[in-house]
Amino acid sequence: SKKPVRVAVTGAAGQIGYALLFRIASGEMLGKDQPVILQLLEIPAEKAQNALKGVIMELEDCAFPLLAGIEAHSDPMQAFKDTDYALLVGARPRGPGMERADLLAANAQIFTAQGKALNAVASRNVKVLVVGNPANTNAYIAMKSAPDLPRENFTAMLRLDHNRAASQIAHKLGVPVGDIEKLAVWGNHSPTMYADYRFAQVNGKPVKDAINDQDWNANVFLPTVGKRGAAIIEARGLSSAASAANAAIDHMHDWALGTNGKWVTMGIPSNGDYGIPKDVMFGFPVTTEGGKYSVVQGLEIDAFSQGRIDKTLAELQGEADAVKHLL
Ligand code: NAX
Repeated sequence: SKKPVRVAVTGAAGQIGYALLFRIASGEMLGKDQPVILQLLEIPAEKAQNALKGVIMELEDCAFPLLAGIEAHSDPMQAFKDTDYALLVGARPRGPGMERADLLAANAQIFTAQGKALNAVASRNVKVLVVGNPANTNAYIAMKSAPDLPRENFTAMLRLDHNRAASQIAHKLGVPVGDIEKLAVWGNHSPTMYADYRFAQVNGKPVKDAINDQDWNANVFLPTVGKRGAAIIEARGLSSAASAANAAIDHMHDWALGTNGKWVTMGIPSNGDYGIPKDVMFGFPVTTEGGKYSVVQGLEIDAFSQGRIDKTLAELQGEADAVKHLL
């Protein structure tokens, strides 16, 4: 049988953590033949560490055959030791009266420290996914704080936006969501992201011919996907957790095990594709194979799409500017 791999998860006692850890331990992320050791990180506060103990008791009580070990930590230098995968879920939420700049600064502190810890102790091949918001900028900060690790190992989660978009399109067309292919989400994980179905196919036929309604695209579809997180908070009284955990599983699963030519969306440091400046942590359509992702090339960007891409890029550059002095 396979040698266990190490999976670090931060914010492990939070609501996404609770929807995520059990699925990692049951093999849904890395395969039903891949044993895992969970290295869980929470803040040192007693309440968080106690909650983490409770989650660990439940993980033990599942008797998962693939769960080869569980560790609880309050120091990233220990939690990230030799880790092969790191899911950075914990982040500083926006408190009452907190300005956007304060939020960016508080998170910059967390993700500089975690980037440095990954740089110092993680596996040299570690695959990092940042979920904690602002996810793209946090991933950018972690990457910049880890100069000895390959930059392409740092990614941000756009998969929830991708899955939300696929589901809205399937709903509109009255088809199963699995029939929708070749969808792309460009940019920031925020309401400015651009979910783009111009190349999408439903059972091999163009989605845009089946929908053919630019008013629906601009005024229904894009706002619905962009504000989906807010709609869930409004309905549930809590932010998306199970769907966010599911997207994290999808992202890591596909990165590690390949998509067989299928397009998925990942937030990745730009190589300059589609005019996005190098290193901007941007959502792109990718395919993956052998543990590596490649950006889908040669897509035509029309005027409407360029406008949306420019807007989400400007937002990301503004976030990067706001934390530049902290890096
Ligand atoms: P919770 O507040 O339930 O849990 C967060 C946990 O992280 C807490 O237990 C907290 O103690 C811990 N934490 C905070 N700072 C930490 C640090 N420096 N090291 C380790 N642990 C730390 O939030 P939850 O609902 O689980 O959401 C977690 C993050 O995901 C939030 O930032 C949220 O905004 C973000 N999201 C990102 C999404 C995406 O698509 N990229 C979608 C869902 C979600 O909103």
